[in-house]
Amino acid sequence: MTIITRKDFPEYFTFGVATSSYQIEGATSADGRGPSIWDTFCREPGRISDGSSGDVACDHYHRWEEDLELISSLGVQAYRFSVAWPRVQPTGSGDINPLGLDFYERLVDGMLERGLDPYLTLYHWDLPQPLQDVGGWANRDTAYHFAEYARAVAERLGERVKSYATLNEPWCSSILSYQIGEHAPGLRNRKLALAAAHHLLLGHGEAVKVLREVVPGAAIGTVLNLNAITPATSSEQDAAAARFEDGAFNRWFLDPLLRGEYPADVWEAYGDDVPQVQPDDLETIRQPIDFLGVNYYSRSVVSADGQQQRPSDSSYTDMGWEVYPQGLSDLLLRLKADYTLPPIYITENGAAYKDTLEGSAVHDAERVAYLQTHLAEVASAVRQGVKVNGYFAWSLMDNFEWAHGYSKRFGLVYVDYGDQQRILKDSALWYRGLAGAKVPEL
Ligand code: NCW
Repeated sequence: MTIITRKDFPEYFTFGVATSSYQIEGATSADGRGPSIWDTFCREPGRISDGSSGDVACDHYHRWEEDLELISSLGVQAYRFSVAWPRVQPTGSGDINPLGLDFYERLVDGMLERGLDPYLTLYHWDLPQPLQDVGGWANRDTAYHFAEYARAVAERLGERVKSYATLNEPWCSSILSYQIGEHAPGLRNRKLALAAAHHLLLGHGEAVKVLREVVPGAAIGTVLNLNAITPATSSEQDAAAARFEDGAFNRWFLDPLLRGEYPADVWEAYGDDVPQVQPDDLETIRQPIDFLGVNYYSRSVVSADGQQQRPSDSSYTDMGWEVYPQGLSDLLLRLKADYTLPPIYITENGAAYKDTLEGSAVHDAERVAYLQTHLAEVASAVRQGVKVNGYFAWSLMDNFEWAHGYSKRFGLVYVDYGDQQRILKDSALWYRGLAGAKVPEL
């Protein structure tokens, strides 16, 4: 394994850690927060594998100062977090709840006091339930409500926030949520899913316009989950299947955002399920952005029979995701070849493993190897000319892993859910050694 150090990355490179609101905050009815689709979903029997919810999670809403101290202690320069829309606007439209904004203002000021750059995500999946009651993202109005919510956040937090991302992983909040049914609202309807995806993209574009007006000095962008996708064999049929999967998973979002068009091959295959696109929509969606956030975890090996292949010589994380670091540099180089790109941030990368607490230590050697090998690929892509400005480890700490509840641990920091103790895993100590190192003199 190549050993990487701080000097394998450019001086301007930012290292950070990432979380999201519903996964860590808890306090779901504090200070006027309204219900989100995840509150509802978690109460439906069978949706969450351990029957849990984000009601308490890491209790970050009350422990945010301790958590900022923890982040500081890792020596990182930045913290990526998300704002819960139902705290700021409990019904998703209309009245703003100042107490919700107060929380994020305290948090942002707390970061600045500690020398941490705030990287804010406006939507990491916790849609206000009243919007779902009228169709959620399948309803075009949600895109416009989202832009108004973005305005409220930006007007309060302003340019103290260095970076605003509109969406996290719109594939998840559309396809995984409205077609596959694994995430809230748990529907199984491709037409609705594609409408949701379109309205998420439109909401992104509308929010970018608002943010340009309200916080012109901030960096404004969005975050996609992109997979490395490879054919199972060298056959023509498998290559075509991989190309289609890339279209449905990656290009369906990349092409509208960066080229102002949906990929024609996939559009055609979707037949009557394609979304209704109004004349100016793609112009709105393709507005220039200052960065593209890439969340990378794994690859898909695709064959013409539609079965996901699991190469037997690979290793897998506790999510069942193949560990395939090379996919990250392949993906970055492919993005550079195929698109006119803004600067990239790796806004998430990390792994769930079955951690065990031994005394006050967690020896998570597999996670250290995962991070190390993926970071080596980032460094390699940078050397090959891809402009990557930073890397955020997912996640700061163990948290509510959506449909898996608390059964999957992604943290650099172990959370004992019994007493809410935070314990640095070996991976946190390793990351501190890299991210907290002084930038070498060049
Ligand atoms: S589930 C998911 N994740 C994890 C989550 O904790 C985080 O909030 C997300 O941003 C870790 O990072 C992201 N991503 C979904 C990836 C696609 C899974 C494909 C499933 C196919 C059925």
